[in-house]
Amino acid sequence: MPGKMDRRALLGAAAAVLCAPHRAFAAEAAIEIKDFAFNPDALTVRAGTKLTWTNRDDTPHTVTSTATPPLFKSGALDSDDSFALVFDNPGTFSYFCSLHPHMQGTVIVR
Ligand SMILES: [Cu+2]
Repeated sequence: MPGKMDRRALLGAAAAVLCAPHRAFAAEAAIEIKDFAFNPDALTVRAGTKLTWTNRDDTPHTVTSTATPPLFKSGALDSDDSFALVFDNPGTFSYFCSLHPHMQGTVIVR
């Protein structure tokens, strides 16, 4: 039968295991900007995910938060330029291309 100390050690080990995936979880996701659209234009990711947008068009585009004031903005991305962001907090984050406002996308962080 485990003593008091043993049981505490066991709980500590369990907590370490439970916390490890959260800490070690370095998820990444990519969004391609192509043909004047974000692909995918809606994406759900886990908190802590690093998102990278890459412009595959010959035209400059931006990744600009629709929030006021904007939560993020990439500035103009030339062909093959990338913009990366880590989404640490859950929420719904809408963005658009400030050069072509009809280009819109949403990131949902859970
Ligand atoms: Cu654009």
